[in-house]
Amino acid sequence: MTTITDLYPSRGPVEVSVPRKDPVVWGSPDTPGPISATDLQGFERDGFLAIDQLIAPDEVPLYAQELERLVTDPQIRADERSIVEPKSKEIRSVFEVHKISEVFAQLVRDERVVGRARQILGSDVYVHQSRINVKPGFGASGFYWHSDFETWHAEDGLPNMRTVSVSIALTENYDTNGGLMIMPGSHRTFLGCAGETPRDNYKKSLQMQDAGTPSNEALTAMASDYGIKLFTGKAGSATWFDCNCMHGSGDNITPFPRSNVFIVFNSVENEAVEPFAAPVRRPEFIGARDFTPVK
Ligand code: 6CS
Ligand code: FE
Repeated sequence: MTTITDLYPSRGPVEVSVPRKDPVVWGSPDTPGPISATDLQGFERDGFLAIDQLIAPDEVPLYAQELERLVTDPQIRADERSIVEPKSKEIRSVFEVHKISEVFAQLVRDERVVGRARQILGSDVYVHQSRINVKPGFGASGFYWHSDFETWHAEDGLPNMRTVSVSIALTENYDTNGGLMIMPGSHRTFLGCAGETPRDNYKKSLQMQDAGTPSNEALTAMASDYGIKLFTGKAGSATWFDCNCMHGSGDNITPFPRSNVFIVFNSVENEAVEPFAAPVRRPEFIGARDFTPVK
């Protein structure tokens, strides 16, 4: 059995920061696709690319209605793919929507979506994870600062940083209703977090992450070095961001929900192996083990 080197140690006794060892944009700058060479350079530099209109305003209702259908379906609510808000018990997220919803399966295969993922990752891609985040108004809780890759490496066994997320707004993301915040440039440093991964960590971490969260000192240093950018945009806008960006989002106490669909593409050259820092794998609806490329 070939042993795979752990390039990004995490979840040990102490927090440890190492430089990124992987490219950000794996495709060559002139790879054909929807992203211009300039925008690819911007993604390399910042770790993100904001798109004002990934889907047209008249397409949004199809996805917003599908989100509504899913979150009001009692069967979905009873399914383990649904995560509820700690306080209100309203649905916070539904995972694996690319498998349980034909509407979201179509969106994944849309060239405007998968075409951009292939350009950034320089290969065929498969979906590592998808979810709808409802973030209803009147108190929905946010997501504390974290790097997705830190979790996807430690708990899902993704070896390299060859993974990209897209968050597509299905309701308007104002500067007040708990939008996505990213520290620009933070993707070039891997912060290995202190603290072992508890068994079945996902049962808690998807509501309120604990293992894999950075220390206040590290966050202070990173925010001072990189700053913090808040992403706003109309329904249909999108943010592509590298798997290792330090990011988070605040609570939403406004009456206006901040709902998005979130799709994580992983390169077929970066298939998940065993977790690098967790006792067991997470369920497949969170960390896919079906590596079939998106066609
Ligand atoms: O654990 C995960 O896979 C999820 N957790 C967060 C807070 N963001 C990435 C991902 O959806
Ligand atoms: Fe995240």
